[in-house]
Amino acid sequence: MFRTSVRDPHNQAVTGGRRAGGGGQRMKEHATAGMRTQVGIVGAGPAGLLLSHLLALRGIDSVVVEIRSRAYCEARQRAGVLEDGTVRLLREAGLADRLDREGLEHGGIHLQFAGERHHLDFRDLAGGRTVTVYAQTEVVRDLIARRLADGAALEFEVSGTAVAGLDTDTPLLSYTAADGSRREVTCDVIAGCDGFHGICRPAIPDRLRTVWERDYPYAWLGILAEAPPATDELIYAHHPDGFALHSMRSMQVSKLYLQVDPDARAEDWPQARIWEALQRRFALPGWAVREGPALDVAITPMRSFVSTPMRYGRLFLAGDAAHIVPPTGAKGLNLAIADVAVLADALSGLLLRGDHRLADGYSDTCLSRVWRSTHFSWWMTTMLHRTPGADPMEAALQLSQLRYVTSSRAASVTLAENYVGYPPLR
Ligand code: RFL
Ligand code: PHB
Repeated sequence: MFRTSVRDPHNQAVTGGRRAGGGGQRMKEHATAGMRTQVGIVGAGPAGLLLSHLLALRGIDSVVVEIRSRAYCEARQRAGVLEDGTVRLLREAGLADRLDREGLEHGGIHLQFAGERHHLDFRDLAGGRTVTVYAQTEVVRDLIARRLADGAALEFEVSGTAVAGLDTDTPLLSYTAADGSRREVTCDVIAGCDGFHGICRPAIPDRLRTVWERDYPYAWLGILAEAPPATDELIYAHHPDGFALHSMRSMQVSKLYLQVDPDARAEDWPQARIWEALQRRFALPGWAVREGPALDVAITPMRSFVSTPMRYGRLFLAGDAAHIVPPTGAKGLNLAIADVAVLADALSGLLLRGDHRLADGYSDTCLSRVWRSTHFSWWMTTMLHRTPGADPMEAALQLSQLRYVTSSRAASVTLAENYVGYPPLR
């Protein structure tokens, strides 16, 4: 029998969420409709959608609620690199048909600094393991299509999401559906997969939470461009003007990033300025970035954030709801997927066999990977970015570290095994 270890005498409903398009706001709220499910999932990002699929494979039913529209979720531009363990997990879960056809397998990356470009060969350095370039937006599209084809309870454009009774055996998920009706779902467990700005993490009493947070003094400007990539594998470039990254989405579409000021606005960066900065930061004799029309330009802040524990009573947090990493290590999406792989097993034990051991270990199991990725992402970020206001010694130390990483096998192995995923996902 499952027992909660934490009690909150003031266990109050936590409300949040925005009215998201649709007609919800204008419609009169109907009478509350009561429903039952095993797992109530808040958020239809990669974590919530994959969890609902992994649970369905184990015969566990769930309801997923999402404040945004399906079109919005499918268009949101975010991460692009899948670790080898993530690819294997998606394959084993029957979700990799398109990924296997369209994903670009990469056996390494290039590191550029001081006018030199160095290749790190992951196949050699990380025991044959590789990464795959396949955009998060495609992973989300595949997951939504599969969940809907399988008849999942997946509701978009909800508002007023609330969770309550987290320290009881029957927590409650409530929300207003897109048609304006208020719903209450009695659950065995609630999974908070609602990202950094969601309502689930704040539902854990402050006195029980510890938060580690670091904001970096720079942001990333990302440009998705209709231009064939000028490189076979990703280039991470350290430059006196700031960091730059050349990634891709296909053989026709490039994704490039520039370090910009934390308060930069997209209006400050017309396309001509973006391309000029990219050409300068990636400059090598006889080589140039291929330019093309922008399909999307967005600025992302850089933050490291960890909130512990990842479980409170019958609420389990997964993905960005519990932790954020700066994107330099390409870890955010992979961590979210690793969390729900652990959570699906933990909930199978709990709900199918009454075995609470994996659920009790959920937070610690996830946090050991979370901290490894948090460190790796911080290390890549601080090695590669220009720190505004830093003394000249800082840049000299960064260059020394970059030379070491590209000349010592031990140091290259460290980067490679973290980049492809450490520890390897079971
Ligand atoms: P997500 O993808 O944020 O999904 C959470 C979902 O929850 C919904 N939601 C709610 N639904 C119902 N009720 C509420 N009250 C709700 N509140 C929120 C949201 O609408 C959303 O659909 O979290 P998840 O599933 O944990 O996945 C994590 C990844 O998305 C994230 O780690 C990465 O995308 C991080 N990240 C990047 N990672 C990389 O590895 N490389 C990148 O280049 C990269 N770029 C990015 C990023 C994250 C960004 N964010 C969060 C602003 C760029 C951006 C802009
Ligand atoms: C991307 O393709 O969007 C991408 C790749 C590597 C990163 C971050 C983002 O480290």
